[in-house]
Amino acid sequence: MAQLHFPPEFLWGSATSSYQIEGAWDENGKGESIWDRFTHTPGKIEDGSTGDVACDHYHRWADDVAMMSRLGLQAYRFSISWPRILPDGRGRVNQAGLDFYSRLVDGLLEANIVPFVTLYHWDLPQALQDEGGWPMRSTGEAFVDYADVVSRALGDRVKNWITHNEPWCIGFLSHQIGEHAPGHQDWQEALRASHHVLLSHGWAVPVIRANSLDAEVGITLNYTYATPASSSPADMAAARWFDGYFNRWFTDPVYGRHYPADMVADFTAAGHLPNGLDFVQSGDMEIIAAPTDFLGVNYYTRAVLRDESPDNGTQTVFTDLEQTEMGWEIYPEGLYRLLCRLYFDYEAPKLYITENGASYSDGPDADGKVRDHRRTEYMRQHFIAAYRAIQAGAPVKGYFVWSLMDNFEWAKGYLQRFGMVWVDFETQQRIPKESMHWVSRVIAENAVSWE
Ligand code: IFM
Repeated sequence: MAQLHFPPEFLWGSATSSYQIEGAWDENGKGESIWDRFTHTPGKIEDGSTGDVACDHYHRWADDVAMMSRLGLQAYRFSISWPRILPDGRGRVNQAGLDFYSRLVDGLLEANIVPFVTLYHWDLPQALQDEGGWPMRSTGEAFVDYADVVSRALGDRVKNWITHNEPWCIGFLSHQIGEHAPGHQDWQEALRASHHVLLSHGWAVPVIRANSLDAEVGITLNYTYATPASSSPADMAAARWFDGYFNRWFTDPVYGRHYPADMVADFTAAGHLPNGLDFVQSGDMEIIAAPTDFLGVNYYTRAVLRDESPDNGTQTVFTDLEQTEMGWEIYPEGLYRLLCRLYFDYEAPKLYITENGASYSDGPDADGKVRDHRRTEYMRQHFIAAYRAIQAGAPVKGYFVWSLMDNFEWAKGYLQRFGMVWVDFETQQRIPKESMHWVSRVIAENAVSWE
C-alpha cells in the first residue's frame, strides 16, 4: 500500500478548548463566563446541558496528559479560560488559575508534548459582557492586559501562541446569528465585535513576543470552502458573498488588505453599516496586519451556494456528498484548495491545521472497542489533502485533530461527539477509539496510506 510521507519535522497533535473540557466552572476563584451564563439560561442548548463538569479535565488533567503521551501525540492545542485568570475580566489576578495552567504546561513538557496555547476560545468573562462585550473597544483593550498576564506567566515555557480562535464565530455566530453566547442578533454588533477581536489580536502580538522570547505567534481563522450551486451569475455572486462574509472578512485585514471592498459595499447596501466603518479608527488596520509567524486553519466542510434569499443573497444547498452527524458535507478537496490559496494568494508564511475532525456518535461495542471507522476515513482523506498541499508548496507544518476527546459541543451540548477518545460523561471513563489508534500509527510512521 502506497505510503505518503510527511516532512520530518511535521507536528501531529490534537486540540481542545477550556469551556468544552474543563468543568470546575466556579472553582478556585474562577469568575463567571458568558458560556456559564448562556448554558444556565433555559432553552439555549439543544440537550439542556452545560459545561459545568464537561470532561472534568480541571481535575483529571494529569491523567489526560498521560493518555496523550501513551497515544503518541506530539503537540497539544488547548485554550486558557480568561475568567479563571481574571475573574472580573481585568485587574485582580487569580493565582490559582495561573497555577493550574502552569502545572498543565509543565506536565506536557515533561511528557515531551509541545503546548500550543489559544488565549481566547470564546469564554469571555461575564463582567466584560456586562459592560457591552466585544462590540466595545474596551473589551479589546482588556484582552491585551489578559494576554500580557498569561504570556508573562507561561511565556518561558510556551513558545506557540494563538491569540483568538475563529473570529467569525465570535463576531457573527454569536452576535448576528445568535446561536452562541451571548446570543444576540444584531449585524452592527457583529461587525463591531469582529473588528475589536481582530484589533485586540494585532495589539496582543507584540505584547506576547515581548514576554515570550523566540515564541511564534498567530491567529486561528475558520474556513468554509464556498462554491456556487451552478455557473449562473446569481449563484456565482452568492458564493462570492459567502466567501467574503465567512473567509475574506477576517483573512484580508490580517494580511494587510483592509476589509474587502465588495463586502463593505454589500453590507452598506443591506443597511448593516448605517454609520459606515465608524468603529475603525486611524491606524487600526495597520495594527490588525501585525506580522505573524503562522496562520492557524480550522476546516471542516464546504458550502454550496444558491442565490435565493433577498436578505443576504445566499442559501446553502446540500448535494449528494456524504455528511457527518453535524450535517456537514465531507469535502477534503476544500482543505487542499484552501491551504494552497492561503499560501499562494495571501502568502501566509507558515500554516498549521489547528482544527479538523468529524462528529460521529459511535460508542463502545460489547467488547469495549469503539469502531468509528467513518471518522478514520474522514481523517485519512483530509490528511491526504494536507499532504497534497505540502507537495504543491504550501508550508503546512502541523495538524491538530479536533478533538482529543468527546466534549461539550456548544449549542449542541453533548449530542455531537468529535473526540478521538470516547468519554462516558457519567463515569468520566476515557476509551481511545479505533480512529485514535489509527492516528497514533500515522504519527509513529509520519505517513498516511493512499488507500
Ligand atoms: O467544537 C468546535 C470548536 O470549539 C471550534 N471549531 C469547531 C468545533 C466543532 O464544531
